[in-house]
Amino acid sequence: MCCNVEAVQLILEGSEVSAMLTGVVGKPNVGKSTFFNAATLLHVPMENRPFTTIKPNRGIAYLRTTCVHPELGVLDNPNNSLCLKGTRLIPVELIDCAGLVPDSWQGRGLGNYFLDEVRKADALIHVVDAAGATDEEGRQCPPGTRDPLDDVQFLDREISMWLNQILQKDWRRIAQTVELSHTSLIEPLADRLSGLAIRKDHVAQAVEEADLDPKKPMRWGEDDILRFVHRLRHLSKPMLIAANKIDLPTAEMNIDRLRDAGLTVIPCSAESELVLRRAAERKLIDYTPGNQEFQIMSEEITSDQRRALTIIRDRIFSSWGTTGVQDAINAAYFDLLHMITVYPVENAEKYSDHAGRVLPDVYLAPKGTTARQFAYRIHGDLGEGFIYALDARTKMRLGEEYPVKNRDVIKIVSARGRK
Ligand SMILES: Nc1nc2c(ncn2[C@@H]2O[C@H](COP(=O)(O)OP(=O)(O)O)[C@@H](O)[C@H]2O)c(=O)[nH]1
Ligand SMILES: [Mg+2]
Repeated sequence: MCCNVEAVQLILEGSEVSAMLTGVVGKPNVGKSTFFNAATLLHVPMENRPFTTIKPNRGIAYLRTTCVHPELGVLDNPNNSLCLKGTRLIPVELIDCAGLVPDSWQGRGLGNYFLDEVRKADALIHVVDAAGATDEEGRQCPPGTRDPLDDVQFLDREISMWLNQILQKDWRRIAQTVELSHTSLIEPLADRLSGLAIRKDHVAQAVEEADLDPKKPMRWGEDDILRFVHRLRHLSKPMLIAANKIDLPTAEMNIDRLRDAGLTVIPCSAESELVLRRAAERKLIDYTPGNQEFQIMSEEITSDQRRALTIIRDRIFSSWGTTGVQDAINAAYFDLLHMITVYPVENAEKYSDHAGRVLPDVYLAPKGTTARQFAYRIHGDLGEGFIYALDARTKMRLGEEYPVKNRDVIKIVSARGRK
């Protein structure tokens, strides 16, 4: 599925695209914080951090992509991102959301905190205990006894009930106004929901998918509204399942069952990823997040540490490939939010910026972004004065309507320079 032009424009106007937020959600004790801590633990020096003030439950994770520099035969000087041996890491923001308990939507437990965080998220990573070792409230239970599919349905329901509750508040007033003035529901509803990271195109598409008439909302029954809310949740808070604790033997059959239910499932072991990143941070091992292997680098490693690493090699890498944490973060941005990566340059011969830095920046943009919208994304002036773009690889001119492609290296030629 590709975003339409209007959607792209809205995203671009609304916020910095790379600041799109992903929420890590789920009931208590499934490993959300472990996942968050692992995903945000990468201590690499970076001059120009795009996010400065980060709250305790907000952190920077990195998307793992293949850098264009080897293909172009140059060495790069990354500025807004990092490049580790040809792997370009792009910062994105994660929130570790409060644990969800039944009836959170009515304010039970930390329900209000949970929903306040979900409100801001553009995509959700739902961490479930695939080993089935935690009951519905997150208390320990014998592995294999809790069905993680129930957790998936439960979270879906909680979010839908919450959205429904918000919608019901002004429903009659909005619906009456729309019918009296013979207009459409889309605009006023999108206004009402804009604080929930829900866009106009989400509302329009949900109305269409629910097969409802936006000009006759008074005729929508309760079931119609629920169907609409359900579609709206899917579109505005797309979700993947991080099926955690795959190091435990009861996880495997549940992963198949979750997949059979048609869900996007990424098998995970957050704890293993945390062990690997901590060991890498202490230079005990060489490990790039998302790799299917590590190398022991230090003689100082203890026998306990060696044993823990051997377990990860045997239980995770041999059976599952990766720990899944990096795969889940990548999937949230590339599969759920349909982002692509584009490298803007000022010098198309040298692939550099005005300061001579080679391939300094890589931007995330929603699929379908035009060259001109991309120019706006870099700087308002570049967009306003847009004349044409240049494909730095082929030196071909690209018009304003050209949809930028993943891994494009692009020079924007504009009547107005960057200030
Ligand atoms: N076996 C196993 N345990 C895990 C994994 N990830 C987290 N845990 C454990 O699950 C428990 C709850 O983890 P935590 O991250 O605090 O869960 P949260 O309440 O969802 O934030 C802790 O004891 C973790 O060590 C994993 O991948 N495998
Ligand atoms: Mg936690």
